[in-house]
Amino acid sequence: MKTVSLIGAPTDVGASVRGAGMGPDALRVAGIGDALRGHRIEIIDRGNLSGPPNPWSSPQSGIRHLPEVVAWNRAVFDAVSTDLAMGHVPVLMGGDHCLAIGSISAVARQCRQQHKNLRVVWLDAHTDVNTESISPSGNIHGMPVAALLGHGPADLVGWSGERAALTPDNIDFIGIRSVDAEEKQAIRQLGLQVFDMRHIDEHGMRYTMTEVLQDVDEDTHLHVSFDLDCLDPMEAPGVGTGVRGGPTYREMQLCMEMIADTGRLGSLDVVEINPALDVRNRTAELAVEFIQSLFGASTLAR
Ligand code: NNH
Ligand code: MN
Ligand code: MN
Ligand code: MN
Repeated sequence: MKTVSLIGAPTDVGASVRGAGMGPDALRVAGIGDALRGHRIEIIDRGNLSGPPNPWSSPQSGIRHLPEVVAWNRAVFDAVSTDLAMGHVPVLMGGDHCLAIGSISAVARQCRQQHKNLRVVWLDAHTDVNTESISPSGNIHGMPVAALLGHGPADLVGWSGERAALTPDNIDFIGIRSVDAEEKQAIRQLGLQVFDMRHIDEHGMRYTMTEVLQDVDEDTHLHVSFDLDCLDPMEAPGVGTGVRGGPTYREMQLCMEMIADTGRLGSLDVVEINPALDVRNRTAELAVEFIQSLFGASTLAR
């Protein structure tokens, strides 16, 4: 039996739109605990981490709320590290996507210690590979991938114990349809593998996921970083920076089921749910359905 630890990080310090801080409770109200408990999984809800309030100040040297983002990520890093060391599957309930710096750094450190191959699947409308020198907004939720690859302000880099928690071939992006002008250059320079919406349109989700998961083996730790704005906003309206033209409900279910089939899911971020913009908690409920599939629920298997 697997033990899944739910870790709440109620903050929107990395975002431009307020409200993502209510994400953890929206997921609890949507029944995340009971939904997983039904699948031979033991659930521990660690409650919410604490951290500084959102000062809501303007960017300084191209970046906004850096000390607050560092403080929240420090709490996330410690909590995720603790649960990984206990052999649990940590589920980080954000909060905005800046929190992936702490969670994935903790996962990368653990993988290095245990000689596991880390693979990150980044489900998002955005690639989040901006730095303070190219970001059009200064919002750190657009920068976590860059930080994890070793780029950006020193305070956000090196948390895993190495300058880069990830190398470009450790991470695949799915659902991408919004990339800032200079971010495109960064993607090319870094050699990142981006399965954008056109790729999914042309090849389908099934073939795309076959490509993403092809080299997953028994020594692989799969980390899924699930930004709810990956979905089409018609499906998931409760996000701060929605972009139309995302994967459909069925496509996303297939994506989750194919990841579940590998049996290698080791950790998860669920981020960017904004209950203030949602319709009757629909986006959190949708997230719970997808997470169930990710943990192995399927239509016919018991
Ligand atoms: N690319 C934009 C920025 O850096 C938007 C990022 N917003 C996200 N990322 N929700 O996933 O400001
Ligand atoms: Mn994101
Ligand atoms: Mn996004
Ligand atoms: Mn790849």
